Amino acid sequence: MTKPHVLQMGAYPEWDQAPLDAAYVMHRYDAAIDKAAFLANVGPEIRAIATNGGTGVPTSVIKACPKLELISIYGVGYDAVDLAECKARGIRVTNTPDVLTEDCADLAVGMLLVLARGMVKAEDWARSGEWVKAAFPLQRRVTGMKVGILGLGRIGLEIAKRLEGFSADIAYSARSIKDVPYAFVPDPVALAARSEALIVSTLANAETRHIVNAQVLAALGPTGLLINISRAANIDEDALLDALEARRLAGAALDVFEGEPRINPRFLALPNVVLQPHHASGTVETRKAMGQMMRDNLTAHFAGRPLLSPVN
Ligand code: 8YV
Repeated sequence: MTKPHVLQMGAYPEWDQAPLDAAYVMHRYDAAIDKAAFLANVGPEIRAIATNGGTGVPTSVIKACPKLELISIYGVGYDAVDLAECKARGIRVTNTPDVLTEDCADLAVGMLLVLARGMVKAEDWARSGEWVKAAFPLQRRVTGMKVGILGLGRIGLEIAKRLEGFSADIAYSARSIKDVPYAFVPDPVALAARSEALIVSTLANAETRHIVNAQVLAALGPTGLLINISRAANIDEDALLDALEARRLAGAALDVFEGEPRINPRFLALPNVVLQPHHASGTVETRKAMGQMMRDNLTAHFAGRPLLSPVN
């Protein structure tokens, strides 16, 4: 039986690449110099696309693959895949939920701690010799903090569970009230107003674009802390930079950025930010589980079996 042709949008670790190469004819989109010519050549043979949450698949690439049956995402976010185009053509889409929930929640809480306690600046203070001259300035306590969680899905719920261990006063916004022991505050401005720290963990779509805007940032206020492990699109990044530069916000810890992996240089000049390279799921254990699920969805599809984690 001939191997199915699969378009690969970016690099995978060897522990995923080897079994992919064994099972399919893989075509590397990211490595193509002339992408239009590459797609004209291989697009007609492509039956599936393997991508990740941050990269997704440009709609033009979907359109260049007339035989496309499945898009298998290595990641939980599917906002970078045109679901309307896929629905119109009967193309299935899968992602890798659950296996990365704990890592994302761990990093969100870690980023809150690093930001609130000034640990990046404290590291520099210790290394630079500043400590010889003076004690490091006092920082912010996390235990007992009033924390707002914007989006109480799988990851948001795990963040809340971890914050219970810090005796945090937790409130959340979501599309509907949930059976949880936290205050339901659906309006993002009201949630920010009652919070010392706001953690953004909502999915990204047209409704959530810039859900954290200048009004939310003003409500969070000059002692407020913002943590984002969702998508950059959920934040009005210009408004955030203005607030940080004007000290109308105490600090931000960000794992995602407009235009990543290139970061707006305005962030690099700020002392009151923690910057992470889109790494919330970035552990060996979790990435191995994500890769396995991404490949298992491909295997199930070509074997005619039910998909493990369908998005549509
Ligand atoms: C990426 C993510 O998939 O899960 C998601 O949606 O954004 C990340 O886990 C990861 O960076 C793999 O490339």
